[in-house]
Amino acid sequence: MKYLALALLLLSPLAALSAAEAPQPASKPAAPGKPNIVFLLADDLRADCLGVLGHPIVKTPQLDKLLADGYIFRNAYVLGANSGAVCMPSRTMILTGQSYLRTGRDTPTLAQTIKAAGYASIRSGKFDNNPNRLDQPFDQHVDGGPSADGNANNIIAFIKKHAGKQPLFLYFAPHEPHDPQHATAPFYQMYKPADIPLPVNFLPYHPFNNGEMTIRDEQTLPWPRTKENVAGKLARYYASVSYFDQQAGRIVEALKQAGQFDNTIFIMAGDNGLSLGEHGLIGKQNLYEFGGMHVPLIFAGRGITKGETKALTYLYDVYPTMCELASIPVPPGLDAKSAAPVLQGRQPNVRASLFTAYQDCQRAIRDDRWKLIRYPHIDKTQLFDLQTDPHEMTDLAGKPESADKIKELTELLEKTRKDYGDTAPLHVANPQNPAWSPEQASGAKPKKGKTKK
Ligand SMILES: [Ca+2]
Repeated sequence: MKYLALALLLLSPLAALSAAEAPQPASKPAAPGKPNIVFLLADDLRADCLGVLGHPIVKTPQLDKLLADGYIFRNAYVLGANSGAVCMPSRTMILTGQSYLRTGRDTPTLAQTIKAAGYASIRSGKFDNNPNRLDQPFDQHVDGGPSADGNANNIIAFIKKHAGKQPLFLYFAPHEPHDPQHATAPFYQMYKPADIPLPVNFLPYHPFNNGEMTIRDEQTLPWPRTKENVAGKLARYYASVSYFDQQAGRIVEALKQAGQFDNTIFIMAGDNGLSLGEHGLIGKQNLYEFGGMHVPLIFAGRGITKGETKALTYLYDVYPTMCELASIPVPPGLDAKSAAPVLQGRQPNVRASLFTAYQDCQRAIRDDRWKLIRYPHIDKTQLFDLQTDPHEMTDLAGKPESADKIKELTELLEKTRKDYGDTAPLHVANPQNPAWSPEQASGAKPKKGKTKK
């Protein structure tokens, strides 16, 4: 009932929300009326894994063309996860604009907000948000099956039915490139494992117990990790990204055919990152840069000027950002912040530092240079200089000269995590031994039930 009341409030003219009217950049004149919004959300797409982002191997010609004049957020992150299924809190945060660590705030959802603004909306693909009620305000939410073509078909049918009558909100969320991949055969032939190099920060084993060493994702390759098994996994992954690209291209073509392409804002993102051999890890249950929380985020289309930034953003900032870009009132009380001022060159940053979390066993804070990761259950801290060491290969935490920086960042982490509703401690009474081995863990089942997503 509370939910319904909020929806009605939002639909009423009394909903005088803090409308942040975004000035349009001078370089492109604004088209009349509300823009369509297309949200292309890949599943487990790594932060660098598109041609337009400079990736040396993966082939994504459709998205490269679509996003060539787009605006790239290089430092976009999922805030964190309370489950091995990182997708779930991530997708929930996109729809709510609230920290997953927060309880008790009941602000309008993304779907409610765009509905109130007059949009016809569809979401097709992986829902995976909790609670499921978040699905309801979409005019249509359908699962097109695991493969991307079924989901693209749903979106294309919706375009044909509604284009030109109402502004469109199209949320394309297939299961690609999450394993097991569903690409068709020609995509797998595009990538040969022998041609794929190992990541520079590859290790056969993760050097200590990060609290999640044998979860389902980490068991998708045996230990020790090798060049052969990692390259094979990367080849399948790249094939799946190329398949996603082809299907996204079909949606773009349908918008062109409907005469709607020039009146559309495109947002390309991934719901979470993924390690693929970095640090000996194969999953997304970690806080490294080439790990679980760092995601791609690109805006393109109507009113967007080409550019890129290293401003620290959260993936869930897409909610207020797309609202501001489309002149839709942003509901007050969100944790998420609009990144439109950065995108439009009016502000260099939206936040000075950025907090990430995984379960109760990992916490991190970074600024534009330094990053501290804390593992409370083993009483371990890592410190990295991201300017000189973007792959996090040299842990500076043991050096005497790092003491002041560690103190400063630990205090910032302590304060910031509370701002997002985090109650898990940074220190525990009886820390575990940080050593681990797959042999010790052999026979260990994935620990936490549903860990696939
Ligand atoms: Ca995912």
